Amino acid sequence: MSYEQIRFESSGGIARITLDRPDRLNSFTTQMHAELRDALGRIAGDGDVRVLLLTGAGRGFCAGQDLADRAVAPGDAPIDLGASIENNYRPLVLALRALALPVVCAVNGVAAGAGANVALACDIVVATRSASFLQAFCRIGLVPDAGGTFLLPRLVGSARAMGLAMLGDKLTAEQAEQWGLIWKCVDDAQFASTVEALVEQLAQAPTRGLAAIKRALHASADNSLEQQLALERDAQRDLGQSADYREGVAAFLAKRAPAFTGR
Ligand code: T3D
Repeated sequence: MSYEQIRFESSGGIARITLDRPDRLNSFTTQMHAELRDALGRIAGDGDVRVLLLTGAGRGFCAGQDLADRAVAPGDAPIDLGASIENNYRPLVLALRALALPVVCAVNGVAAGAGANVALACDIVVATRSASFLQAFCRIGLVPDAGGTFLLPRLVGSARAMGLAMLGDKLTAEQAEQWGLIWKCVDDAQFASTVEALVEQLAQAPTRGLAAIKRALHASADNSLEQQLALERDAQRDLGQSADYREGVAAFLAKRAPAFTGR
């Protein structure tokens, strides 16, 4: 499949997806969703990819659903938004979560509506200081989707989640960091180099171990302590047989830097 609304490249263990409709603040269309699904499928099937970087082109990250696709002429039947969620947003969030590698979201500007929640569904979110997060749904009579009602209370607690979702105020990147909504807010001048260093670091990391961390932390949202302890046991049993664990221990004992292969 060729891409028109995203850019996709992959080299040196790093896959990069850039949402690429800058004149519309990279808002989602059906075509962009199809392209994202295709690219994420390629990444999932490529054993050489060790980290995914998701970002946006231009001054924004993503303004959520393209509302130009949602105008309905008087008398026409409403669009089935449930079908849009089922066919597009739900698979997108689940695919990001299911990838057995770290997903970094570099929020290069405003992230609104489903754009904000897709960013929050990624594993490590770094935002440039001039970026902002906006649960725009309440402004048009909708509920936060793309996992927003799941993620927000877990990330910032129910009081802040409720305020963000019901008031639809813009949250600055700095505030998002202070509230624990994202990993880090970085000055605009250092944003590109910080993101690059981060994905380079993750591309050299023990990928299987990171994938297990991702699975375990996500599972903890619904598990008891007992279930998590069992999950940790099983993960360590599996990882204890990995080449990267062997290498990590050997490198530690030899007082040298490890050379992880992701296997
Ligand atoms: O429908 C379904 O399938 C259900 C799923 C829904 C998921 C959702 O995401 S619903 C929420 C949709 N998103 C929004 O409601 C956000 C709408 N956008 C905004 O509120 C603002 O654009 C921002 C706060 C994000 C940024 O404001 P600002 O002032 O920096 O930029 P702007 O001037 O508003 O936008 C720049 C251009 O992008 C502008 O076009 P123009 O005037 O230059 O021709 C604007 O119309 C366009 N744009 C921005 N967001 C969208 C959009 N065009 C279409 N859809 C958008 N979501």
